Amino acid sequence: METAAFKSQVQAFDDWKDGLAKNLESFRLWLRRNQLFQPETDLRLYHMLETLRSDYLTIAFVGEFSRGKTELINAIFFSEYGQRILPSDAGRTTMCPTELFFDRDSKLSYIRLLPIETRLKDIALADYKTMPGHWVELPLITNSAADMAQAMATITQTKRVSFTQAVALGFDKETLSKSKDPDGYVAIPAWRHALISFPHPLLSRGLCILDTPGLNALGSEPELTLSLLPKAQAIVFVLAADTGVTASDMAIWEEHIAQLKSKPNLGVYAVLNKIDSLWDELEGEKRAESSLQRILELTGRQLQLQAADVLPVSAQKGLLAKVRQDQGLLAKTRLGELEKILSEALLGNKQQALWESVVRDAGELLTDNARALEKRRDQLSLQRNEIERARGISQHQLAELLEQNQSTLAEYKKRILSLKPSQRLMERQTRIMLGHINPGLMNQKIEQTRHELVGAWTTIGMHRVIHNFFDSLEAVMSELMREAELSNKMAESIYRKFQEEHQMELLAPKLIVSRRYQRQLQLILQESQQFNESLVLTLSEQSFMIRRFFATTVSRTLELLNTVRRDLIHWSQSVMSPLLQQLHEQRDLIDRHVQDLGALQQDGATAAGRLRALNTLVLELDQELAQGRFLASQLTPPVLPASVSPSNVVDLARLRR
Ligand SMILES: Nc1nc2c(ncn2[C@@H]2O[C@H](COP(=O)(O)OP(=O)(O)OP(=O)(O)O)[C@@H](O)[C@H]2O)c(=O)[nH]1
Ligand SMILES: [Mg+2]
Repeated sequence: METAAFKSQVQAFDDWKDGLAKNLESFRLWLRRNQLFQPETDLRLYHMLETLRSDYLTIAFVGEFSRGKTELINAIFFSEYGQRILPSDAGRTTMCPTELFFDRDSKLSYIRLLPIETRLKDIALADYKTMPGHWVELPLITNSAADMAQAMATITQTKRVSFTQAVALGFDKETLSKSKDPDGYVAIPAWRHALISFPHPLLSRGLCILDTPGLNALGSEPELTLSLLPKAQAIVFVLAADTGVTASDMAIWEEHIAQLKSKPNLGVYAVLNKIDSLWDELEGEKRAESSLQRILELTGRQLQLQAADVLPVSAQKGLLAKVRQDQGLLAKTRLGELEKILSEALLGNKQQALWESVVRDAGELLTDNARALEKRRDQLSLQRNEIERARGISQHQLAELLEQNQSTLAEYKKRILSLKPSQRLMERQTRIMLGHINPGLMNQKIEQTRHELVGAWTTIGMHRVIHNFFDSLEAVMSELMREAELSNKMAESIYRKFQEEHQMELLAPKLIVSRRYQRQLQLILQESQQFNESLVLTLSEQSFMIRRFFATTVSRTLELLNTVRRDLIHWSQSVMSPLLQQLHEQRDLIDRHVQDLGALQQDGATAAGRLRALNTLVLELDQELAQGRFLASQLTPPVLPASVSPSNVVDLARLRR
């Protein structure tokens, strides 16, 4: 029995993406065919295609120890193997965050494990992912379920280290003390993070599943909270029906998930697992159902979630029912309903996100270029009419017409030249903006902060150092915002002035949306701040955690600044291009027209041939414009049904043409 809901949704999504990629490719060809090709536009389209190709649909499972996260993953995704693929039988706890996906670049099946000792370095997980040498790689043989399960078991390996070593690695002193053996040794997870790639039908179509360990591991892995979870499209917070929301469930919820509830394009769900523990043969189904309803309502209230976002399930019985193909039992476990809701949320959120990051942009690009083409068509038909009329006029009149056009041509050439100083001005302004976020300056700030952190004697001192660092980042960002505003004003005034001086209708220049960057930085800092403050409550080994948390924040900030840098360079290369493109195009058209009129003056007979050619050209352009309109019509936003909040479901059928 298979995971029908996920299968159909993930497939539909992959098809949607394929269709979109094909559209973007056609758009690229369309641009080339119509001589609208521009290196920066092409680069933008290339980035969009890359985003589509390399993007994952991510669903994360989070919660306290032993709530059944791993069992739920086995039941939803891997039941066709007929056995547990990830270790989730009694006594097998997940030891480190585990990502299951298919690595389209390497196309190989593997398990990559990051040794726990890497925690001693201030390097963020995101950065380790780009350094294969630090990982231990095991091949994964996928044709036998038993072999696979055995290989997966390596993720749960532990190692014996001294108590002091364990503390140095960031494990909680109190928890460790409980398990210390007489020699002062303790068992800790051998791995910090696991990446598992294999060509499972859902994974190879772009699904990524994130399994996480219980509380203590969450607390000591800032990366998980600050970077992995926010990147998901659906987060499943797993609870057990027999215990409800306990104090430690609540602690995890508040520290790691509650703040993500309002994040756009991310669905947060609570799952009440183990409902089979409420099935009581003696009490009857009615009683079980009403006590389940009570727990569901209570859970919703405690977590401040809508009733529809709290879902009951029995993962264990669900897995069993699927393996035994027992439809009756499967219906009772309510696994199907959960799968439907999760898969729809996952997809809806991803489509919405891709729409915002890729499709809308492509649509704008297409519209702008179609307008340029329209202008070309209009200009050509004007010229055609002029030649048509010129056939009947005297040599003298023709000479005058030619002269007129020659002087217009000269005027256009002058206009193009007159833009040079403005171009230089914009280049200088871009250099000023880039100067504010120059990598050398940033690294200096970071190094200085690291240095101060090591020198700080108290937790309060460390917090102050980090606070200062955040303040200086915000100051840099406001400075950048100010310069960006100025750059926008400059661009607008260049366009406006040009338009007034030459009475040309122009496309508006693209502006820098600097507020978006500021919001993103604020979000990073806010999340870090929240997390940083939560550390005071939960951990004894402050300085270690604060340094690692700092590394994570730095890595996220640098990633953001890299994007800003790339966008600014891109902006400076393209801000003047609609104007220049239009001028060049006009110049070339008039140039050709001057030649036509010249030829007509020499030999009246050429006019008929040229007129035919112009007619064909105008007709061809009409066809190209229709094709452009068709391509634009394919780049439509996802349509959200009115009944659900934007962060939840998207109507797929509307998206596939
Ligand atoms: N009765 C019952 N037991 C379940 C259910 N789901 C999981 N379990 C059991 O609960 C225990 C813990 O399950 P796991 O899937 O390992 O839980 P986990 O949340 O991944 O736990 P950690 O990895 O330790 O954080 C195992 O013994 C499972 O068999 C369920 O629906 N009903
Ligand atoms: Mg687990």
